[in-house]
Amino acid sequence: MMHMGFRWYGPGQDPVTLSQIRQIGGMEGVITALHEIPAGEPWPEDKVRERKALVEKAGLKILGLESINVHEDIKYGGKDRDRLIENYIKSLEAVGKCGIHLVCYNFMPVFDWTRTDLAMPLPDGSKAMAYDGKICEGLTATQMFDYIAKNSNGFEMPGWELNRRDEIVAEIKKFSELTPDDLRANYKYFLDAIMPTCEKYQIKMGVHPDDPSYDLFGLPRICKCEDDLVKIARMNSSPYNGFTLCTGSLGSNPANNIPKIIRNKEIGPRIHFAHVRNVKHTGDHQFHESAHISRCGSLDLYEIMKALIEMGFNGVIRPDHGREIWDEKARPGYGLYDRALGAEYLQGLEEAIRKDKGMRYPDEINTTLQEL
Ligand code: DNO
Repeated sequence: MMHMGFRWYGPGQDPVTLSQIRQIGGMEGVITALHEIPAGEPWPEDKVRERKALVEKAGLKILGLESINVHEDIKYGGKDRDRLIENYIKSLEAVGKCGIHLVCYNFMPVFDWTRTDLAMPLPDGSKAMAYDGKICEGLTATQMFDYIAKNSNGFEMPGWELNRRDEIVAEIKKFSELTPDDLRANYKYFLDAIMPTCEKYQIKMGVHPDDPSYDLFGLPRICKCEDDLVKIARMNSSPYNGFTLCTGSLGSNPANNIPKIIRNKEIGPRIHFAHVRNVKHTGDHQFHESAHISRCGSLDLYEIMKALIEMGFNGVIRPDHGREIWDEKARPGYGLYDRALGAEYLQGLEEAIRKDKGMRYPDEINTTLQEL
């Protein structure tokens, strides 16, 4: 059985509370992070323990961490990378000692996900995040910052923080000199260095795909499609080297057949974490996020869940970006309501698919966590 979780940013960082999350049917735990610790600095074990105690006091578990961010110098292969990798390993040791066995991260240079609208009104009165390549694909990074400053309604996308504008523009310039193969070599160097620690503490690493799944701002991006994922799987043979299957990110490119990616024998067994959501394609390099339900978007979530189940996925799953509904004010994509609806829908699909196949589907939750 999959283990349903909910992303929670942490105390003081998330308007959604642990007690609200606890009340969502079937919810086993949260996926959280020490967002206050900058990339490159080691996570202290006592802080991880403190977060764990807080979550457990609310009757939930920490199912995974999202993210322990990889410092840009590691991605770039800069002169400080060995020290930064040492710090990453210290973080892994700290979380391993606290009994946490799943870490999500990404290897996207400079920024995380990119959208051109954080609150696009949909016909039903909800608002969703949207992307339109026509708006940003011809822009320089500086122009993109100007666009964000005018259009983000005060919210920020990770990596596009307005107060880091000069630094980020310089980073983009630096990274655009790297080829995808250079970036892959730096990635392999990182994986080879951390995998012994992941094995020692049984920490499954799930790399998050690039979002959206195409090239942007002249940067090398190496986690966009099935071939990229296979290359990553081959970089280090440890079973702890794996993926966060993010359907919305991979699904931003209609050329990505997600059930086929899941069924790829080099990828499927390495899926350690699933972010499952829907997107609606509205044109070339143009989409908006939608309700999770298959018919609300362009992805067939039934086929995706079926492929996961047939590949034996028993890991942590979470609903992903929700729309802004019922006048909720929250972090873009991370409100309570629409994600809660998504969690219920995904569990409905799982129950139906499993029962249809005569597979075991426990009536009680919190009984199978030892499988993790
Ligand atoms: C978007 C998230 C990503 C993800 C990181 C992992 O909402 O799925 O920000 O957490 O890419 O490092």
